[in-house]
Amino acid sequence: MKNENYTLITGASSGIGEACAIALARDGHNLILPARRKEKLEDLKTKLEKEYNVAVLVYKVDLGNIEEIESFFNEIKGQKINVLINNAGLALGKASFEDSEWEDLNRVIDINIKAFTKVAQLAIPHLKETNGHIVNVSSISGIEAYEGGSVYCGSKAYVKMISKALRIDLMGTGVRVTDIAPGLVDTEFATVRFKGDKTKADSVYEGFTPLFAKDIADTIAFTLSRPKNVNLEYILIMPTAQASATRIAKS
Ligand code: 8X3
Repeated sequence: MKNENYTLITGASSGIGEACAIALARDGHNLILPARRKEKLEDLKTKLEKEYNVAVLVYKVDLGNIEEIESFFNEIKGQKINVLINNAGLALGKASFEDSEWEDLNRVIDINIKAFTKVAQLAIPHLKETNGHIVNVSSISGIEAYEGGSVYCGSKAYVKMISKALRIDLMGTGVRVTDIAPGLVDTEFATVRFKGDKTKADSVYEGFTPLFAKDIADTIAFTLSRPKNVNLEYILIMPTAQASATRIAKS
């Protein structure tokens, strides 16, 4: 029988989300992709549908707007969702807490905490029907704070803790919950954090080999492919050259 289930990935227009879309389409997952940059999603849809013969549904959604998230879930309410990759997130700036712009802190809270929470809450009824799997993308910064990390680190600690709480709340439903916590991954993350300052962004990943988005996506694909009785609950995945949030062996 044709696979009727869909994997919902947030933040699939770039980075880890996009790499997950590719890796999971390769493994035969149909995809539902909501993001602000719909043109990027359209390109991905064309490529993945052709290459892997899966169905890819794309939606223009600003996750910073809770009403847009609600309308999006109304639109997809007839679909069977068996995987949620709750990945969308960002950091903005690296100033000290008191010197940070409120707009930056607020946007990080809107996406990393509020949108993350709303998406999880609206996806869970679908996942309970399909004995599905939630993969939350947190970070090394969810267990280690660093200078200039304040709200970003706090938001990732939130993802870590709510992942555990959801594991407990969902125990007995058959729904699995995984928290994937990456160290430094070479993506748009640093360019977004430093607001397009290429020199600052490039310096984050210089002098060592960081992780690549594909490394995280392959780990997520492996996690999803485990038998139903196996819940990989927390995976900290670091570049070999990075031993803590701030300790990196750079040449
Ligand atoms: C992304 C990497 O350096 O902010 O979470 O922990 S870092």
